[in-house]
Amino acid sequence: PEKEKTLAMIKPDGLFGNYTDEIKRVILHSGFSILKEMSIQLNEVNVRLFYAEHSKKSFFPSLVKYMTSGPVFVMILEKVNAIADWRALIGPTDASKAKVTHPDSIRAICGLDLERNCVHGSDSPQSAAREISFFFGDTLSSGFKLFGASYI
Ligand code: YYY
Ligand code: MG
Repeated sequence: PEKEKTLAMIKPDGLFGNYTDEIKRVILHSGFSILKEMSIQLNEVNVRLFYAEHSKKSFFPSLVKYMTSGPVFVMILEKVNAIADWRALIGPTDASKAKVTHPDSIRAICGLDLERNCVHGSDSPQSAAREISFFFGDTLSSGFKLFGASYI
């Protein structure tokens, strides 16, 4: 079977709660390689582009505010079946529900609620390709999307 790449992100509440090292340990223990990683402070324009598919939803303004509330930590993960396996490891979107239904998931352990759910994972090969290029593409493609972001 072919190896696959996915984009993982530790969101502002994850960095704020100091979960980065613990999450990276779980990632490596679960057989993923971390190919690239970067800390970055996103601005509103960056988040609107990253989450464009949700731009018409009622939660969008709050999501943008939250995602710009502090730095995020992004990684390219690689292994066989990386996309589905990382999604399984992080658990359901709503961290408060995950605490009941998937208590061993990363969102259950590190997340707080539906919005502040600590981590992101690409949901398909198409979104993995888009999201990896968003953060780690050549400067012509990702430089535009990340314009004004602070690398830290
Ligand atoms: O892919 P995933 O992160 O599990 O969920 P999405 O449905 O793509 O939503 C993206 C992001 O938006 C989610 O991680 C939290 C936030 N959100 C929210 O605040 N309120 C909702 N009702 C749905 C999603
Ligand atoms: Mg999603």
